Amino acid sequence: MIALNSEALSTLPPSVERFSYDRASLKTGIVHLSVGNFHRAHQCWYVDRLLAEPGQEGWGFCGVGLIDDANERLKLEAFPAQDNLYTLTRYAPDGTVRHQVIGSMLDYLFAPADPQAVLARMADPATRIVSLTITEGGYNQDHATGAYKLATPLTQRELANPDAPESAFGFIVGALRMRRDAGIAPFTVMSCDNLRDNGVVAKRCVISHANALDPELGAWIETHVSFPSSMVDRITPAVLKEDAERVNAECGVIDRLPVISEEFAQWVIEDKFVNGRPALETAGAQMVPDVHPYELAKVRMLNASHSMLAYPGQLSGLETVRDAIIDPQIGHLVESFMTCDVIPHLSAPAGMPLPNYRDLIIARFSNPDVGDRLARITGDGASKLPVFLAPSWNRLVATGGELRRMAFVLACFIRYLHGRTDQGEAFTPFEPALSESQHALARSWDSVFSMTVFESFALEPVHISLIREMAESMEQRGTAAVLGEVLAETGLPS
Ligand code: CS2
Repeated sequence: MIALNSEALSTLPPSVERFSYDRASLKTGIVHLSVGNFHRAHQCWYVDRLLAEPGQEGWGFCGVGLIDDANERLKLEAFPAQDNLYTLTRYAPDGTVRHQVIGSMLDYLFAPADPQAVLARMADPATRIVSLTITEGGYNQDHATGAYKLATPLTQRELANPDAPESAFGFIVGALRMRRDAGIAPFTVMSCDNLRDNGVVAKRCVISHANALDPELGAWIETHVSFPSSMVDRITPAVLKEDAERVNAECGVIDRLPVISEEFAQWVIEDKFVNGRPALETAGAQMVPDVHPYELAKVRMLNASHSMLAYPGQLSGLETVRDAIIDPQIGHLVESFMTCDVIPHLSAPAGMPLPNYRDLIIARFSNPDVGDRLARITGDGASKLPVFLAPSWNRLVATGGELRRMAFVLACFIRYLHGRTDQGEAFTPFEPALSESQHALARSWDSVFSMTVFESFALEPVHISLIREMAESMEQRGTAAVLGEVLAETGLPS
């Protein structure tokens, strides 16, 4: 098999779809911060479709890697060698498999090696949007207040040395300052992370960072920059070695960074751009005046249900999201969680009746080919739980609702932090946002609830006792036995 690059395109089997546009005539209009698999399966796929439309050739992506780790080093090596091309393989629930080469990422920059090059690209007048997928934890927010944390060592370093940014916000503020000083119109900042009001949150981070540097710059950004919110959705599992080998064999090419995903995709964007925008509606995105109801439904139903099934699933020794959703008890837990604990407190977005959305989520989780590992979902729980679960928990507390289903999953989360399944198998929880001292708090019942992850949950002593009892009971009798009791006590969904 030959290595993937522009020249290899003509040798690919006809079953691998290819873009029809002339890639050489495209220009970069969007700089994207943090080029994870989700970005490549989602936004790059939409833009790949967009670029085939007349008049859209100025909207290619320049991807930026922010973090210096082994994963990013691989990208730094592989992307240029592959002319920034990669394959995306999509699995539909009916068994249909689609392979495609994505060409919308025109350039890739590795920020730790050359922050100036990234700033220059972001300050270039051709860049009209800066988008980001930096994960829930990347927003550097205080869990209790939502405030941007100016005191973290990274932010302090950036404020002391604004010409050498390291974080997304350091780069955005630095580039906006260059544009203001040079009289260049600003870009739109578009968050594509799973946060409630992601545009509002991104704006708060950027303005706080800018104000700490130069209040006049903060005021200029406030007046001239827009921060559209968006809802993004496509399940994108981690690609294991065997997945990469399989899709490469099917595509007849060696791609060092292939991506796989489900077939389903949704992108709902608030139509609020200060410096022009691509006609993303021609590529299937929904441009709307208010994203709020879509975001709430997605984060509180899909992402929250992922967490609801992943912690008990992993503790029970299961491996994938499908294994967990087809487990009768975990399946019931997730369905009753959505039906009883979430749907009554949400308003349905236009064209998305919530019971249908729930059934669609369950069908997507049951997809036999996606192979999404529970470890991907449980990982970074310290950043995800405050976003995915806390609002629903707090709502149930405030309305006197049934708390046992969610208490059970919080108990599972604490047990997951201990890193041992019911079968006694050890695993290392992937918790990049937890410091050593936070990890230490998790080890004892006297301190665990003072972890910052719990700050956004309304937890009375009675709730703490309930969660603790459940976790202790699970230690004795296993996850399934306790879940069985929770389901029996709370009733199954009708
Ligand atoms: C998942 C999401 O990380 C998680 O916990 O819930 O990555 C989810 O797969 C995506 O948001 C789907 O769009």
